[in-house]
Amino acid sequence: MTSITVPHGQMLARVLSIEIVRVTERAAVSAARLRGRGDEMAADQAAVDAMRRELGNLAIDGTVVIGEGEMDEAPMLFIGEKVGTRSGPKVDIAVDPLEGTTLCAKNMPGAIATLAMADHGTLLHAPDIYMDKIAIGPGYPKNVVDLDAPPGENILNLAKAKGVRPEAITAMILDRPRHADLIAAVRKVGAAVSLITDGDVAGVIHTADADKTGIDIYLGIGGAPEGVLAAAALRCIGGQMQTRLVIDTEEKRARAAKMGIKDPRQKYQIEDMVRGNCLFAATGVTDGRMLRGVAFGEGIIETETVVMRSATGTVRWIRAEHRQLDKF
Ligand code: VTB
Repeated sequence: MTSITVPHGQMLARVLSIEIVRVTERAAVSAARLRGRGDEMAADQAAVDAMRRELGNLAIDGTVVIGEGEMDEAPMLFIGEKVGTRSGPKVDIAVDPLEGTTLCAKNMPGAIATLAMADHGTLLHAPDIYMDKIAIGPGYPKNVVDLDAPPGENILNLAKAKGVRPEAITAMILDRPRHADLIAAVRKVGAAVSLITDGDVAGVIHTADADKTGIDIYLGIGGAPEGVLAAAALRCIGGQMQTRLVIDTEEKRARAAKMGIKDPRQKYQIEDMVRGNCLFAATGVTDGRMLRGVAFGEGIIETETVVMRSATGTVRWIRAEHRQLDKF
């Protein structure tokens, strides 16, 4: 059989988009085995181990830029860790092997295993601190909403651009005490609020398909690593997102500076967080609005994954039936 060679330039874009599905699938299956056990750390560790093992098989020269933590605090998939066989293209990797550890530990909807990959040097190196976020789906005029505008004004502008009354707008927000004023402001102008306990990567992605998900806008403060992952997804499927790191102490300022952040007040657009082409994949761990969770059957494990490619905007939904179970 003649070997199938893929031109180097297409390697990242095409072959890897299928290869990374295996990585998130493995992490999701390992985490799913620990669904509902009340042990967040064990579920996270299982996902990290599986993801790291599978990443090791990829023909990439990868560097983790968004990972489990800074080198001294995370033994695996730490920021700066080299992954892959080192024989392929140089890439940046952002991972959240188990986004929504609490959701998994409590077997609640919406836990996912997720990863983004981009050309080396193109992903924002965000420290593991908070990030203020606003995101909407595709099809709106640029800057119709703005991170620095009052929330009520954003809702009214979005409603106008959509051609609906504010009552027809739904905002998704993390259910946290810090969002009390934000939630009140959104409701004050008549919009509905859909609260989530965790999982803002999926929260942001929901805005890209408002007709199906019912979510028009994502608002509020969540993790910065999750912000970069969500930005990678929106870079593939369209939409707008603006973010800013929440740097409220000298210690955080120093950490950010160490990671190359020159202006701690910078307002990021998607293109600032993901500066080139990227791939994004997520596999469901527990059932969610976006993805079904892992299903364990007799001699079969089923997974559902979404994988996206920014170069073409192709989104693939991959329902996999795994029969060789010892690989997990
Ligand atoms: C969000 C959410 C995550 O952290 O980023 C959130 O998407 C922010 O942190 O699933 P707090 O929990 O401190 O508000 C998670 O809930 C967990 O990483």
